[in-house]
Amino acid sequence: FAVTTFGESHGPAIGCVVDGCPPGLALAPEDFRHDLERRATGRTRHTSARREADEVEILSGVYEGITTGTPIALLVRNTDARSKDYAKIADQFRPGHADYTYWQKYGVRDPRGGGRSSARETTMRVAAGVIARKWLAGRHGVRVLGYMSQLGEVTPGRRDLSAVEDNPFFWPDATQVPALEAYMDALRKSGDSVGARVDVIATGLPPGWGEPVYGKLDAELAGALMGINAVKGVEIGDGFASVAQRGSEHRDAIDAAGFASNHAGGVLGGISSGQPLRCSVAFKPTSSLRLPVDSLDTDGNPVEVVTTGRHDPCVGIRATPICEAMVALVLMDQALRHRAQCGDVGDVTPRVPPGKP
Ligand code: EPS
Repeated sequence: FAVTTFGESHGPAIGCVVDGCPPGLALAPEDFRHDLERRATGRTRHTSARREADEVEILSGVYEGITTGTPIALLVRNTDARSKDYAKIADQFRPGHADYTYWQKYGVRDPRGGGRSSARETTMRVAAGVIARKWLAGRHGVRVLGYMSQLGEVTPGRRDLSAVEDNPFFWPDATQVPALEAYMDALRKSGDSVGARVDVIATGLPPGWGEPVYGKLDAELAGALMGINAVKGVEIGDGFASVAQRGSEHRDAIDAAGFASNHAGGVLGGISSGQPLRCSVAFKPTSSLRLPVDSLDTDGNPVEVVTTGRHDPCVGIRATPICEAMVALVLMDQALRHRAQCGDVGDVTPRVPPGKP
């Protein structure tokens, strides 16, 4: 099971090819709408004002509403690209941005906009993720749920997952939402940006998904999540907090009812334990700012860069559905690999209690 995307933020369209999806999965353009809306720009004042329709066209791999087993090609046409703000910085490097490394690598600049480095590309990750989420839910009862677990220096007072879809931040504490709105309004007016943390929990996984050495479940999750634009850190389970823990605290005791705790985050030795999978992802602050900064142009001359246009003051605000999609894509791939090697659900009898749900 593999996904690739194509297209640029300011080209005619973006798209993806999803290869290896089993036949027989019901799939229609409407299936994509909900998650693409959750990720899209221009829906609240807290994200970029670019207003894309984000309508998915299914070009292949589906016949009469059912996947055929052949590659699924999805297309989303860009309907609100605007290049004029990029013309001013077409030969300048935005500090903190991939402008610099793309130029060093390729020596070619697409002056229309962010191109492949734009977060626009994540539209297609979310679209591909819709297929994985649908298959995982229908075939295995797996659910993948994310939420924002930190915005700048603010952390949630409580983690009520039922509150997450009712606010523009995917925030799990409804009482803090007005304060976050004020925080983001002040930040936007200041012209600056801020980072964020997104947590993802996947429930319903059986024990056994993942490879023991190469292709470990946690290694693949880390790679997939780190591959999202602006990501600077990924944790599984207690992650970096494990450094200060004792072994007697970190290990998750097991009895006939399952595991007593979940410091491991649902993965032991690269293989799912049957516990909820816990991932946490750090997003850096957006680098395209209207606050001036010293830099160079492509000829090496000093310049003061000012980036105007429609940018997100916190790219992490739209990241929850993207992280969920990447987790779902890894899980579907691992589920299919497990099935190929060890057989279908029920073919392998777990030798230990399966763990608490
Ligand atoms: C982005 C810059 C903005 C965002 C864009 C990501 O767009 P533009 O390049 O038109 O200024 O709107 O996000 C999307 C369009 C999207 O759908 O996510 C960037 O530089 O990453």
